[in-house]
Amino acid sequence: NVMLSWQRTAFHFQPEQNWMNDPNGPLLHKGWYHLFYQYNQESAVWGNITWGHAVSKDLIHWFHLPYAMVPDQWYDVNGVWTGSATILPDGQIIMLYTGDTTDAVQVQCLAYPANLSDPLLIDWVKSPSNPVLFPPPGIGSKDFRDPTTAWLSPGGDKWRITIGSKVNKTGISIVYETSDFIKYDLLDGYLHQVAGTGMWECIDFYPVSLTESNGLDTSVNGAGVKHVMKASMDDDRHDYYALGTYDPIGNKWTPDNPELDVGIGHRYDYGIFYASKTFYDQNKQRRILWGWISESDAEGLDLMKGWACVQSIPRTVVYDQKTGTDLLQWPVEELESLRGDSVEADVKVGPGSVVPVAIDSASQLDVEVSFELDEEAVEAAVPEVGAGYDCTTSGGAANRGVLGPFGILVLADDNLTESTPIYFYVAKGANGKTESHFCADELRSSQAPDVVKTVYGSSVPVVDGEKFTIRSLVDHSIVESFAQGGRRVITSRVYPTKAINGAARVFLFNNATGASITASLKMWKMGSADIRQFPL
Ligand code: DQQ
Repeated sequence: NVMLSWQRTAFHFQPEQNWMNDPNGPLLHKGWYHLFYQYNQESAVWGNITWGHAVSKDLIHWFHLPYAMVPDQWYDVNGVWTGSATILPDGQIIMLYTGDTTDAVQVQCLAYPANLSDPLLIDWVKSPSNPVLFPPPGIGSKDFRDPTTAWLSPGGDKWRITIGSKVNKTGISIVYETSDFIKYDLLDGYLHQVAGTGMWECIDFYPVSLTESNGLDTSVNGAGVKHVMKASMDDDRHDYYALGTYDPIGNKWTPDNPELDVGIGHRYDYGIFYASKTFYDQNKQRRILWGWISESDAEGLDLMKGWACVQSIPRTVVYDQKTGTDLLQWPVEELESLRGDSVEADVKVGPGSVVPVAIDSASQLDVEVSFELDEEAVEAAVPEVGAGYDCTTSGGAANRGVLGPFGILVLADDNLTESTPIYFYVAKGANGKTESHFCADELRSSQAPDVVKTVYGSSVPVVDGEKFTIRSLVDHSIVESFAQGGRRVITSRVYPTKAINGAARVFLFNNATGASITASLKMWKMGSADIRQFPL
């Protein structure tokens, strides 16, 4: 549909048409990054799930390849669902995925490349031993899915995987041990469980270094390492992670802070981002996170435009050494190869002001901006009383406080009839301390009917010596924003009708009543990733 064609993204991964959901089995093989994904060959809504497949040299420019796996066996005829890759020390690639059987039972299946010497890994073989795992006793036949990448058992001769499930309303992480990926032993107890969180989809479990900036291979453990556990909460459709310690002997993971446990603590992303998965990039020694970003327009519009959903820009994930309680997510450095013409602005923005930044065609952008709040104003600010600020219930960027909101307006038109504010709000509490919040406000993002408009956000630690910083990736109908170097992330889908293509603009704004801000901005127009069919 030509009317809506501008909504397609230029540098986010998308198939040419139809529906996509979870990223599956990302890996690097012979210099090519491989991305598999949940795909509907027939329509722009979920169903008939097949594994789409694409390859890239740099995680940004992708080539589409033939489907890796289609639902053609009794054990996956209702869908070749989500799975993960494990690269064995001898170079073999193990792909474990969930099959939905003829009777809609969730089973785990094994697949492997037909020809490891093919860098493109075009052909995949489903194991004749499939399915390799049925739901164990006490687990519902529809509550057993999404095997993780395997890690080595303590003896070093076996592998472990975890699979998400639930018992009543408790989300659980079931662990199996195997030496050949065909026969498995169920380990006692659970790796972890959290009451009241419901079904855990797409568990991810991996180490992060406390001292180094590189990523770690999935089997690394020991001093100087914490383990991240992530689960996608089927009940509230968000990806929650927690930092903790993995005891491989007891087969238990324990959160550092029970109040920040899986499903009740931090999210990777406070906007739309789900069913994510990491992999270890053995060439650049980094851990990379992918997430599925769905639409927030009506299903009928997706059918009209013939496609739905994108993948996030792949993000490196590291432990935040400054706070000790967070992860930092950051767009892979390769994205910067798409940066073109740049614009800079250094301005003081007074209370209640909006300042245009001189740029045309601001629908494909990489924006970096830092803000300093006038310190005297912070000192002088009268503390706010009442329940603390919360972006999601704040009413958005139009509601003024003494020390915020301030930030940028993206996908805005000249007259500001449409705009998406990405901003901070600083609240001074009764104790005189300030708390910072990072928000994205979609309320005025579009004049179209039938799109959901939300105010997203979270509180964010701003450590001594840090400015307030935002990086936003703007790509037609998506705004992916990173605060404080990736300590908090918010992804929005927005569907402007006026602030599109050549008409899209950027503004700095300060809607605080009692403080000026000093803003320092640099932004780049972004090229296209030119995603297309592989010339086979
Ligand atoms: N999507 C897959 C499931 C997974 C869910 C099916 C998460 O394997 O639990 O398409 O989005």
